[in-house]
Amino acid sequence: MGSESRVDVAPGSGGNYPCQLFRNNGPGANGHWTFTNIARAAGVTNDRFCKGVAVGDFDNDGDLDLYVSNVGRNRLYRNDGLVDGDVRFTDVAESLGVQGPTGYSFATWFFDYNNDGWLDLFVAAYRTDTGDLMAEARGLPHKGVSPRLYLNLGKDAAGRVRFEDVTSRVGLVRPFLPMGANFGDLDNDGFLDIYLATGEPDYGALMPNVMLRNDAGRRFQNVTFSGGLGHLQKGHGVAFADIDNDGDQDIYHQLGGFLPGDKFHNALFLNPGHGNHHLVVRLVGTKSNRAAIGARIEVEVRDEAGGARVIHRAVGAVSSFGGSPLRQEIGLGKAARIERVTITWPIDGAQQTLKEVPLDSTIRVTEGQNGFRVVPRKRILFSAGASVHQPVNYSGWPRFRRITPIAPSIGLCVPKLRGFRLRRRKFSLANCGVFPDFHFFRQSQENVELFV
Ligand SMILES: [Ca+2]
Ligand SMILES: [Ca+2]
Ligand SMILES: [Ca+2]
Ligand SMILES: [Ca+2]
Repeated sequence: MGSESRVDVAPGSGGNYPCQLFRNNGPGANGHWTFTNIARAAGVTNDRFCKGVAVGDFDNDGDLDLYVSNVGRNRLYRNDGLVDGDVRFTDVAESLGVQGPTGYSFATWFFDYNNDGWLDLFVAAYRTDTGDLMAEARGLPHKGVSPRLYLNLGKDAAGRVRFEDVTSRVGLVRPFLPMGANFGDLDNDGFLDIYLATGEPDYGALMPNVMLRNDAGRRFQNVTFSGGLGHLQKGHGVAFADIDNDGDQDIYHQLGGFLPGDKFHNALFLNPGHGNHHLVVRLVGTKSNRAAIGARIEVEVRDEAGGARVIHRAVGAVSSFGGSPLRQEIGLGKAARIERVTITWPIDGAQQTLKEVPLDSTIRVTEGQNGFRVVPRKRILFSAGASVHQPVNYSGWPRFRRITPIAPSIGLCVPKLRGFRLRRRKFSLANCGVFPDFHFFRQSQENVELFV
């Protein structure tokens, strides 16, 4: 958020405690990495009951901004750059009309759902109960609260970014009660879809999770049941990732409730495929942070009829209640060829344009080096003879295949993959004052990473 050369950390705080923003100081003389809480000086203590934090460059000025969802009004902290060497933020949520849904907000993220190059904002609501959902399903009055989708209109003549609340226009006016939630492009059409993992602590709160297909940035269609994705258990984390390396994103879903005894196995849904093309891009920062968080990717494709379109992705823009690989798995629809791939690196806005990138490939791009490297991808089968990649036309969604994991749901459980070994790396950052610990799962070579 400051220099963009090292990754900083912005955890929220439950309860009315100050939020924290940890500046990454890098390694000291003894080789140990340290962090410093700069929230107060940066102006992002929030001082409200925080539920979610999202990071994205909503104003396209090259620095990462922060959105904080709260019990109460939400905040959009615009990054105003460095003052005396430290980053400063200003809360512009009220002036830009993006404080909703007031009351109880929950999962939130920046994503460019309409592919215009400006990051839009999704904010889930949580003031709903099972009775509201039943009443909504039956067309009866209820007190459930809808999420908000704020469309980024880009900059006006005065150079100010504007947002428009398009929740109603895109068909999202209804209560959902999500806890875990995330986005990704399940049908590889280039438009980012939404999966909402529903529930609340009460034992009786069992309702289907919800899959919403993004219809070309115009509206969201409920494809929960045609896709077989309406799992009844409570969801606390959703990852979109091409876990079996067949070119389409699958869903890993952490399931189980808050109360003791309300546990359940996690679920892995394998994507049956949708007949569209894709490109996987792995960025390696050298001057920028190595993970390339904050980088932007444009993929210009030409379809069989000769029409051109541009698909936009932002590296590091992820859900506050889910995780996804840092490698960008980008759907290209019915593209006949890729015209160009343009990378904008976060540290200095330098651009790198790639030509003759093959469809349906995985490429690695290193900052400051010309060209790209095509990386071989090893297909993973989850059980003997299992082949679930059967492209179909879109007419409702084909059913996803759920893989039952081998371990109960406590944290993240990863099923054993045939012919593959997962390396579990446990870091203790307690000395840095950030987290007690977290777990990082990484497959060998160019495969999926999961972070909890
Ligand atoms: Ca910015
Ligand atoms: Ca947009
Ligand atoms: Ca899609
Ligand atoms: Ca897949």
